[in-house]
Amino acid sequence: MITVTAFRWVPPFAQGQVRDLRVRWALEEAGLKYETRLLEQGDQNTPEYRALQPFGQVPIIEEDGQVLFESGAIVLHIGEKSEALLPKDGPARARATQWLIAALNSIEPHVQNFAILDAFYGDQEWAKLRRRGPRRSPCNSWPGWPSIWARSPIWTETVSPPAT
Ligand SMILES: N[C@@H](CCC(=O)N[C@@H](CS)C(=O)NCC(=O)O)C(=O)O
Repeated sequence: MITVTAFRWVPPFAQGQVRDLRVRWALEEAGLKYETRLLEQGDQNTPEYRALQPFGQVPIIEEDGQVLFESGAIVLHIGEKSEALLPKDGPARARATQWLIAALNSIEPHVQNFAILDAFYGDQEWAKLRRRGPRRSPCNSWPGWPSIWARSPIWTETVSPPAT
């Protein structure tokens, strides 16, 4: 049986956003049974948990004595068990992996930036100024993000896009 860790409680702004969701979602899509191990606040920093997840974060999965952390790695691992998620054939498999990496590497950092600005610093002037120029980073701009945003109801419900 697969066990996934999650927090028993998170503040309202984080509800539905915690990264165990993507693992549970993949497990549901794959039709795999799993159990949830709910952590109390602070449990993530115990030596026992840190030995499993060195950064003190959720999620991890445990299965037959094997432990995995990092939601992307976990979702890939689940994909190996379900062709609905990760096709066996070369090009389709490469495309699925491409989108997984894009979600983690090209999209999530930007969305997280906005979420942090809004959730923690929304009333501060510097945050309002920062929000106006979010497209530039040291390596790239992201000209495609408004259209991607518009097509993604989950994001538009949770983090409002910046003014263009
Ligand atoms: N890159 C990690 C990030 C995991 C992560 O940031 N988890 C957050 C919840 S979404 C966490 O456990 N935070 C608790 C803490 O940092 O104390 C992954 O994708 O698994």
